[in-house]
Amino acid sequence: MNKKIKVQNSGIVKLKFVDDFPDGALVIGQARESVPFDIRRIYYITNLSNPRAVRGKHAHKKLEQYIFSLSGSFRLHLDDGRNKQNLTIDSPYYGIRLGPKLWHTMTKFSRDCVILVLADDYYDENDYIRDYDKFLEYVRNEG
Ligand code: T46
Repeated sequence: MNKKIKVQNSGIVKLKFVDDFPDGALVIGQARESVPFDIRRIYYITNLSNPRAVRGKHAHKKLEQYIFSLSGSFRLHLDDGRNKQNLTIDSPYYGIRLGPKLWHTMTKFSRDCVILVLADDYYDENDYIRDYDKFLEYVRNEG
């Protein structure tokens, strides 16, 4: 991942990687270290065989998350209300921060794509902003 993140409330983490070739590779993330919060929830997204699949299309008010591609690749579209950036996520060693007030959309999943997300809080639908105009209004009002 040699891209610089240009949008607000995002960033990149690189996980520790132990190359046990020819017996595989071990990738390690620890709460409050590489992942800078206590992890309260994990979820993963699989069965992404539909080439037209679109996920995300929302922002969070408070939630902190890191998103990884454990296998395969996808396109991550980030929008902080002022700046937009598209990233190809294709390495299991790098995670992208999905901080608050960051509109994010995922597309162009490879058939073998498996996405892992680490979150700092439990699921709460009230933390989602799923309407783009309301997101822009929220960003303007909350600074
Ligand atoms: C995010 C991106 C990266 C739950 O009941 N519990 C959960 O922990 C999650 C994540 C989802 N759900 C329910 C809510 C919806 O009825 O599962 C359904 C699908 O969720 P959603 O449409 O939000 O899925 P994505 O892939 O668009 O978004 C997910 C996360 O929800 C979201 O927080 O940032 O991945």
